[in-house]
Amino acid sequence: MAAELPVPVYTSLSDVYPDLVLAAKQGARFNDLAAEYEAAFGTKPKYIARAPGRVNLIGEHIDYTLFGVFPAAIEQDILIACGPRASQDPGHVEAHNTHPKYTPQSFAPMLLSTASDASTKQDQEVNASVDVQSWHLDINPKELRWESYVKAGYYGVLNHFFDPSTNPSAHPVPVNILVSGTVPAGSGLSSSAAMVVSSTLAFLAINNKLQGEEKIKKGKLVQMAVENEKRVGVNSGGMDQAASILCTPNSALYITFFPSLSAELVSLPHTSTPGEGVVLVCANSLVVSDKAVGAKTRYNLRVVETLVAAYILAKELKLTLPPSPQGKPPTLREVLSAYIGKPEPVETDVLKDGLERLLNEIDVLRASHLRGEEKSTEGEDGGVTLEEMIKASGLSSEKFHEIYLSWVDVEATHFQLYKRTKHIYTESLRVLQFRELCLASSSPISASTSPTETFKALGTLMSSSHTSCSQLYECSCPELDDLTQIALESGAYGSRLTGAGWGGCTVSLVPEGKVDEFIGKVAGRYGKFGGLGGDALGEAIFATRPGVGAFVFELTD
Ligand code: NG1
Repeated sequence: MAAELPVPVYTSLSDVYPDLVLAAKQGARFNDLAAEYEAAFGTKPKYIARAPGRVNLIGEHIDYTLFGVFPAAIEQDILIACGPRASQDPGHVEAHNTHPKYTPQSFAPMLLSTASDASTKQDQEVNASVDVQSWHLDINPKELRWESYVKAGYYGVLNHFFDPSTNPSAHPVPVNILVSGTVPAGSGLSSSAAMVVSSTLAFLAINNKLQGEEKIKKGKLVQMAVENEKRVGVNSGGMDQAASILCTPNSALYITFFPSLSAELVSLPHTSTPGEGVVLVCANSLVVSDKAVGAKTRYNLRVVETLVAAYILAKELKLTLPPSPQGKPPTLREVLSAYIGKPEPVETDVLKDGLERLLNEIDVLRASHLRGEEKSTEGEDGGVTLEEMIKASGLSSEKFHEIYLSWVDVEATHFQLYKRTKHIYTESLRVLQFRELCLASSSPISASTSPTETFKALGTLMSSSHTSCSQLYECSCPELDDLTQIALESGAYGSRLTGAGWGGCTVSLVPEGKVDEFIGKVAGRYGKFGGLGGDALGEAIFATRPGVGAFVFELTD
């Protein structure tokens, strides 16, 4: 399985891109970056780390509740050229960016001591606490700074491989880096994960951690990248990092996180007649969605709402949840597992059946029910206040804060437990249906279903996903709603926001033979594309095919 493979290190780009046109195009980019690095630092780079962005076809905001998602890597990526730097300062970094808006930065990690509870009996007898040293880099999650993503990648490498308590004599190599990217920031195509994955890879490569015995596997890199990205202040799931690292060309990836990370490559349906298949088209709403800045009323608030909903749902349905690993609060996926009551991992049919049945029981999360009002209102659910939510949980206020609020900054007058849960469970069901349609269309006995029927069914699932994101999860915005509607009216089988939402991109499933016509129509109708032409329009709306995942390129003389 993909997660067990080592992170690839190539010395020839034709091993990565068998398509000659793509190999030549990427080769030119890698050469330009190496030349720019040499002009900036006076030496050639030793490695270029590369991590792609991704487009999520379906399964939005369900990765952090541990449900499966369905992304594919895109061609757009982040490249980081790196090489050793002459410096006495261990691990010093001189970081440049090819984009003039991002100014050069210079920083070095510091070893700081933190008091930790004594872990052995002997320690306890001598002293109540012991000093533990760990590496620190100054990241302010409230401030949007490009180098924070570089530092986030570096953090994990330092603390995994240069742990002063186990390896006091190991010192990180001082390094020069030059970053260049084509994934538009804040567009829902996962530029942040591409930055963090690529930075993690660059620091691993330059510190010799990708070769020999210490060679790390892709699954381990996914875990490190997820942890690293949390340092920028977003409590993300693992979808983007897994997609950026595990994807392969021509396939989407069905990624599941429970009971453990697992990834299955799934081909998108195609036909034997060229030009009669489907293509994915990404369109940028040009509303910049910065997750880190709006996190407390958007992304992180949703994470908290789904966790509290999981706890209260389990309580209302009298389900016993096994203790979560590392004392983490249970997720909606774990509640489903307890509801199904079978050893995990369960078969897809069992999961689907469980989801369908559980969806009939979530009325217990309606605000009226939680307030103890006689009758559940069928109409709009306005959510519950913090006090009402704590009361419904049955926990003391202190305990509730400790479990759900002490580690995250969120702000809301009302918390939406019912609507968020309904989105999570229906969206999870749609992902399973989407996967099934793809698998069925690639099996030989499926000849009875016409490809167009399959494309229409996939499109319908994508559009329902958008409606759910917009109405139940409230992570869309007027521009995204407008753009998806225009896409449907311009011939797409289906269209939805992709990524966290509140701006960023849509993804549409478009008949292959009509892509140019589709792009022309959308470009003519979406207001924010007015006046865009040439490269700017090509960057705002483009067709994409599932591409290759992250790798390191080693430059040889
Ligand atoms: P974007 O904003 O597209 O990077 C974010 C999360 C994902 C997932 C989606 C919503 C990060 C790095 N990524 O994606 O894990 O939760 O939102 O489906 O936070």
